[in-house]
Amino acid sequence: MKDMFSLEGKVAWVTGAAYGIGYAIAKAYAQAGAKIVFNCSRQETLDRGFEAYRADGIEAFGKVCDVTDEDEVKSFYAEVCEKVGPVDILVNNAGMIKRIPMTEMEAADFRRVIDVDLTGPFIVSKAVIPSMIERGGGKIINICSMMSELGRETVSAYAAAKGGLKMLTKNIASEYGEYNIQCNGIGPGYIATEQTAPLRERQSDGSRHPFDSFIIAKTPAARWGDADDLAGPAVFLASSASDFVNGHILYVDGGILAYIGKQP
Ligand code: NAP
Ligand code: GCO
Repeated sequence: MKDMFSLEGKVAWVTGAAYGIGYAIAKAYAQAGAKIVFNCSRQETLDRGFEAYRADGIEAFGKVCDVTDEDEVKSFYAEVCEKVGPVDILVNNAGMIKRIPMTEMEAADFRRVIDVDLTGPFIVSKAVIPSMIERGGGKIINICSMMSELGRETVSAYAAAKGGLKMLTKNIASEYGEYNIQCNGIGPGYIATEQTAPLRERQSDGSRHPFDSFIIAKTPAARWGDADDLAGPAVFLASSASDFVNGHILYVDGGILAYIGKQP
């Protein structure tokens, strides 16, 4: 049973894995035996990532590479193939959010979110799929969201992108399943990372942010998720334990999507 979840000898590329969810997934993969590859769009984030990997005793290969730039992604992947080896596991984790009411949002901001959160996973997946086919298979895991299913105020671009990413996941599974490629999504609930820090900021009187209380009431587990809550599901979807799971979105949300919400 242990072998079924082992990633020994595998190469795993987790985009944007310097901290937060990406880092927690990459750390779990390293603990399961995989070699880690990561990228970020800025040098300071990359340096921060290397520091974290060093502190945890993990050897990782990383470079600055913007997932929206197809040429950069192609040359990064060529270097990965040469220096580490072709990728067996790809996690499309890099993402961004802009919280702006839709009628006040510039089209350029909308486009940028779609570019990073949806076109990025397309570009990176497109870069690795041919080598996966050549090697007889691979695993692609797209980091989706509650917003792959639900809407809310201010996140129109993010919801459109993450809804699109859910369908890109199903399409990759449909188009490349016959090559032994499994493409699945993880839909994290509300996870305490820097991306969600503004939603958890304490009020000036020390009380909880109203959104923070709202999320706790909306989550049957009655807490925010921790990035490490994603580790087990991510290892499952990267390992041979999930070889016949394809085109699925695994929501790791403490029960949010099952729940109508607490009665006021
Ligand atoms: P985050 O704070 O959103 O970190 C995102 C990472 O992506 C950073 O390392 C960032 O580094 C990198 N990144 C952003 N744009 C990039 C680009 N164009 N090219 C390459 N790298 C880029 O962290 P997070 O909260 O851990 O989120 C990770 C993923 O999970 C995202 O896709 C997010 O949407 C999703 N998610 C988060 C939650 C949550 O509650 N936190 C819930 C559901 C889904 P640079 O700034 O250097 O580029
Ligand atoms: C927001 C949040 C969310 C989460 C996450 C939920 O403003 O509503 O940032 O979108 O980050 O994606 O799954």
